[in-house]
Amino acid sequence: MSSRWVRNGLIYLIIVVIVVALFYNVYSASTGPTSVPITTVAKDVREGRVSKILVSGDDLTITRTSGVEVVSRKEPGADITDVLTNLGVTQEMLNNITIEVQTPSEWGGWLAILSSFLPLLLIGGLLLFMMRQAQSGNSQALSFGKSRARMFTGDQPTVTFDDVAGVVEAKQELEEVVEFLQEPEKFTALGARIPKGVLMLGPPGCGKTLMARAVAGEAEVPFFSISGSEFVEMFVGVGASRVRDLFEQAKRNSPCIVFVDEIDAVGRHRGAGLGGSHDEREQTLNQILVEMDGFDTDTNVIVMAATNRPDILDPALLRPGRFDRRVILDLPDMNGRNDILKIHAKGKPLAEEVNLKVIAKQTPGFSGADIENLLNEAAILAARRDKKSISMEELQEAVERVIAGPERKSRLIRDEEKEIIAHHEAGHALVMASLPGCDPVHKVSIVSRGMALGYTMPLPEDDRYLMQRSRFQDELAGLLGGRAAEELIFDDITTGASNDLERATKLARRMVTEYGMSDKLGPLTFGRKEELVFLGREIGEQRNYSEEVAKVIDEEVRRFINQAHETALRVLSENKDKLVKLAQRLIEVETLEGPDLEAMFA
Ligand code: NHX
Ligand code: ZN
Repeated sequence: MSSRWVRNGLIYLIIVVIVVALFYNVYSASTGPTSVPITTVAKDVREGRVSKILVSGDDLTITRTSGVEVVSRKEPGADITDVLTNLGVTQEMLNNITIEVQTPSEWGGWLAILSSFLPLLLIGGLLLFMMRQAQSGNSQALSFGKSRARMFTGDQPTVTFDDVAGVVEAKQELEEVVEFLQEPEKFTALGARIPKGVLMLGPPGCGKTLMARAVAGEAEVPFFSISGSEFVEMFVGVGASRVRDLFEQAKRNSPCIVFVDEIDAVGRHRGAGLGGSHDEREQTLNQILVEMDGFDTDTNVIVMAATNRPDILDPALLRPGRFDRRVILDLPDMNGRNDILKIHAKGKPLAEEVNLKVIAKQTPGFSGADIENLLNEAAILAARRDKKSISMEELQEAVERVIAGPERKSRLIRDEEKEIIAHHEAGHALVMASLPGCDPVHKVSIVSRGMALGYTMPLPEDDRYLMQRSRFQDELAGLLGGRAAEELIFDDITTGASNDLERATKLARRMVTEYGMSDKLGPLTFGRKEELVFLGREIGEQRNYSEEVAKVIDEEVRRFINQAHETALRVLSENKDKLVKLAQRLIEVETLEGPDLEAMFA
């Protein structure tokens, strides 16, 4: 009797601690600095809005240039610079920010939490003690298993396929899934096996989560979601039991959808990246597979999983009966972007003259998320200008903000430097306008924007899926046009071309190693694709060629660059008068586009 009493008392004490800890978490989350996803951090860094990143374990505290502090989390175990680099941050941008790494002192943290809890703990314990007394002490009111299961509550999404645009084929594919959920009998009557898993692949921001929610919304079934990265942070064994609870809940609420975001976090195959809690990942993954294998034919639960790294998934996930349906959500094409613009423009008053087609044309490579961001920026700009509707002007400015960062008119630039910037940009523009393989120049500006002192914006005419070598060569010449102009006019060079050179070198290397465009090396690829390496820190580049070939690769890269450099120099020296005229005009008006710009090339 008394030993049971002691045990129950202990259990209650633990419950109190957990409850208080939960409250503490919620409380600190709602009052502390706002938490943003790591992608936002990378975007801020790219746009020069970040001055400092404090790394403590996997927690990041980001200080913006405006002084505002936000917090974020990185992937456990990964190196912060690698994480940012993978998200498109270049070395230069990293050099502009301070990264401070703090080894988290675990004891300090626990002590602080404990000491702040102690009084609460005592009060809570006392209260419970009294309640128990009042209940005359024989009810088994709480059981642990149950209380954990309650963590998952499916919601009923209101989004439907009408809210998703630009992914026509994916929608068709998923319409089938909706039918499975609505009328399973129709399919089982014919002996068809209802798919258990749908894997959604595609780059970030292309609507994988939205699409999964839309399937649930369309089929009017509950939606349970969990993120793969949540498991990785847990203690060993907790991940698997959470999976069990999740599926238990899901089966009870069937038909329904279980959505596992970032499944690559648990479904990474062995050998791709080390470190982290390996066992934990494997156990969690195994549990997901066990649950899926255990579905009866009448279990109407469909598991949807999303990843942008299909290459690193464990093959066990892709076997029949598991995630055997794959839906690709790629970057939208021009029509897709137009449709996405229309969707996000709902509820935002647009001026009469706005032509979203023009914006769709100017935004190749934008994802759905980028487009949403663009319209939001435009709305904010319009509000700041006290307008009643969003006009083309704000949309255009928003496009540039999203591509190159916000304007920095206040940056004071000496006349000498202005000369250099103007000639650099005029060099890009003139080379691009003169070579047939370059996209036409849309805009040239010497107004600072984000990290750049000036920029030349090309405008692709259509979405392109293939690139000819000759186009690449012209593109390289265009990239080197700025540097070439500096040489030609000032007989000296500056640091400013760093980004151009980096991009040119990267492109030339890809031409040689990925596209087999070097005559000397022939149609071969070299090296494992960079993206395949998950945690660069641990594996490094995988070289699958000899020392001699490495040398030839370097030579061939150099040859492409040298050729392009010569082309740029030739074009510019042949048109030196135009170069000088364009630069002078840029110094006068700062920004040139449309007919004014074309007149300069004539
Ligand atoms: C600096 N910035 O860092 C100064 C402020 C040569 C007229 N000391 O090539 O602005 O020198 O055609 C994305 C985009 C670094 C990332 C541009 C990272 C530029 C840009 C260096 C123009 N336009 N260089 C260009 C420029 C610079 C930089 C970037 C980036 C300049 C050049 C930046
Ligand atoms: Zn440049």
